[in-house]
Amino acid sequence: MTTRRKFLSGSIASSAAFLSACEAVSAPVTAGVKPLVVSTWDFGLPANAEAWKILENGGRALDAVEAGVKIPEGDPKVQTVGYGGFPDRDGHVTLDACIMDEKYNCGSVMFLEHIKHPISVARMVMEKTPHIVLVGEGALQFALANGFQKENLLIPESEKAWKEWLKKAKYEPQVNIENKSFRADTLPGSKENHDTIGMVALDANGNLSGACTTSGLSFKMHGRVGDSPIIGAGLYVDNEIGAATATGVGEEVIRIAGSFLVVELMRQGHSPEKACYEAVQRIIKRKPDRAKDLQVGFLAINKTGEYGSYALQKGFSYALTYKGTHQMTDSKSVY
Ligand code: SD4
Repeated sequence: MTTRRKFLSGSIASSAAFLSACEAVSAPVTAGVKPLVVSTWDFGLPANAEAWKILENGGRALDAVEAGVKIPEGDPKVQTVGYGGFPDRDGHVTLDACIMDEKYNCGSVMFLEHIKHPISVARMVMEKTPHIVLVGEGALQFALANGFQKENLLIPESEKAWKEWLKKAKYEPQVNIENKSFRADTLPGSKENHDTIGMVALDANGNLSGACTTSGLSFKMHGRVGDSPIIGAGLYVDNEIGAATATGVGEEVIRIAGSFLVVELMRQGHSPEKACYEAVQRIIKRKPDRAKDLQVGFLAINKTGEYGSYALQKGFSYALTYKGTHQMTDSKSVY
């Protein structure tokens, strides 16, 4: 692949679009498997392991994705999701999450503070209210009224990083250069300041569900919400077709209704990988120059258990788990 890439980029195909088209066309067709769970970034591995406990026992995909993403949510070393997440530019840890099941039921919380597991609040919004989205203070009140505990989510390491950031106070989402998540034990030195866990699963009964949860882009404006808790942007599930999730600069994902787009492209007959590739191309088409400097990755599975991903930049990886397989996989990318 390296040789082919070099050859192409040095000859007729210096255009990234052409190179990517070649890669997309040559994508392997994966054999469908069931049950199956995939999730974004390397913290997806322990998350998938938790989800798998449910899936391998014939459990529901919805229960699996909720249990799975709670692992990074509760891990203070993961500074981009849940407890320990980086704060906004005013020092507040504000969380976004959504969940969707096989019957178009969905729930979401946005701009939620002080609750360690926003995904479980999102599920409760889905199951116990006539609404889909609760935000901010209202979401917090709802969580507290339903037994969630108010906690301080700003750990000393993240507070320190925020104070360091304040010295220049320059908001600058970074492309993921290295294939690792931004963990407290890598500080200082890592430049990465985004990562979200998006997880989609197919259970033994053939039902799909998904969950997506994040502390959002680090040092964002107070009140900013990205794609992750928006149904159709950070996550979408259509039980007839497939499920998709997104990570990266949320504004770019929202613009194209990214996860919904990926599912609709699968409906038109594309494989999960090709659907993700086409969605990435939609972002490039809008502003080719800007797209070179930011990261967006899509990850999808379809109803038959095929999976695939595509990202703007290299460095995006996902965790893949099905019977006999539990591994990280590097995503293909355009740049
Ligand atoms: C957001 N999409 O808030 C999230 C952040 C993210 O990898 O996924 N970063 O825009």
